[in-house]
Amino acid sequence: MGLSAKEIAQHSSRESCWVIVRGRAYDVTEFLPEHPGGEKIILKYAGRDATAAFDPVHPPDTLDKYLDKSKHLGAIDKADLEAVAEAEKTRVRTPEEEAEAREDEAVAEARALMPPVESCYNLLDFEAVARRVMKRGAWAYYSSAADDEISLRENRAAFQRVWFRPRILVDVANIDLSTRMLGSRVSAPFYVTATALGRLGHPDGETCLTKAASRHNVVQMIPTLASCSFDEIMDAAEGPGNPPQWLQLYVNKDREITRRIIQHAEKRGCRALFITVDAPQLGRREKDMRAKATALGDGGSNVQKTEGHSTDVSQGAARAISSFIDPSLCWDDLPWFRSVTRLPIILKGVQRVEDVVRAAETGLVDGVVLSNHGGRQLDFAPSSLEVLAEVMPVLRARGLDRRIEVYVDGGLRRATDILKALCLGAKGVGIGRPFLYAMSAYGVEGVDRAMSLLKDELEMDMRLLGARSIDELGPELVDTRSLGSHPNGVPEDHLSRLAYDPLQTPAQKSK
Ligand code: 173
Repeated sequence: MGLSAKEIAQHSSRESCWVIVRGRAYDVTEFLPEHPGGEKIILKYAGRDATAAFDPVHPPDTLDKYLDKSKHLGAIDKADLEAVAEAEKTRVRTPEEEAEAREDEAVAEARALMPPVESCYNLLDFEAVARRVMKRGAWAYYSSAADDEISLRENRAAFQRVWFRPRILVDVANIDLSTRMLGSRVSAPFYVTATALGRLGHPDGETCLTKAASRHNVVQMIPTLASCSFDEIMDAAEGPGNPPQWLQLYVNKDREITRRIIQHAEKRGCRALFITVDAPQLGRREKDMRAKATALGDGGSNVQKTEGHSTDVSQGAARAISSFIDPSLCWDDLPWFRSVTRLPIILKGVQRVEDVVRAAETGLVDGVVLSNHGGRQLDFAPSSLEVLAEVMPVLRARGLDRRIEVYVDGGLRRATDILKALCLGAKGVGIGRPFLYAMSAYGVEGVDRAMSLLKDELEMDMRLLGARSIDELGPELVDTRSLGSHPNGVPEDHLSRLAYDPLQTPAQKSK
């Protein structure tokens, strides 16, 4: 005999809070104050089924990992589970739930009118479709960026300040897109970079990215904060390609947890460790915060206590779940990482020449990713392209370019963007949001098509540029004279344009 729904329904308060997740009951009363996302969201589901809210933001092994076994109350009686579902249908819904149901309907309607995947001709097309068909909160989380989103826009603008110097009359009958990254042969010079919370966009989450990447023999970087578990993602790889997978790491304050994550990934065959170094605290993404505050219906005033820190759950999906990240991480920690793994170590989120040089000179790291985290961390952090153009000559002059591999991410949407970065010395480029949008709208097939489109563009552009293989790309093929001078100004400051009154000149006296 399993537990009855009636029994569970009796535990619907802060004093005794039970919830159902995937047909099993859990006593989360004592866990309430520890929940990184705050207690309010759990209390909303106290005494009932929380699966629909739980699934998109938690890997399936979360409860096993973080909730003491004594709080696992067991399976619900099968007939009762059906009764729970039935009761859910007839329960009087709160205004918030009504709004959610209306949104679900609107999403279903938009999806019914969604153009077929074949009508997407480039990566930005997926973005336009995703914006129309994603749930508002999910779109806000994926698309948001820091403060005034100047770095977000600069990431695109920087590519527009670099022009090609194409070579003609080269025999370009055969083009080879393949290259090596961190010792592995891959089919193309781009990889799927790590992004959190894949199930916000698609029920299958990050495994959609894994499947498409393995079809294309493209590398996937697996995020610490995926909504699928690490093993689910590793296991989703299919097909003959067997491309490398890398691990992106947010360093936990508890280094034992961090060590376990790294060593498990190494054992499972991950081939590199990317340590995120640009996020000691998550940036202010106001679009995400506004969407979350509205969804909670509390206008953003709900402050929770978490491990002695206050976590304002209205602060958006990302901030709510990032309290475990160690802000004390520093250069002195690098030897420890080197001691716990044999994997190549890459620092992800390096933003200035001096730090690239320092990383190379430690002799402890194998690479860097120049990145401003998709414009989501420090606003006015420079575009990776601008840092790349500045750093490569310095590395070459000091003979350090052979010690580390340099990667970039942020704002790449076209093969021409990829080629500009490779000409300037990048070994490869990370692409994040565009694949998330392709996944959110069309699942695996969307990501598959996005990758095919990029490869087609790459082949054509290399031909037109006069480069037959990746190693024929070099600085002589680009004109970067405008890159550092921002002649097109900084990208527009939207908020101030809306908030500031237009300037006035002195008015004439009225008659
Ligand atoms: O950019 C992000 O949103 C991100 O990296 C993150 C970090 C912690 C929790 C969730 C997302």
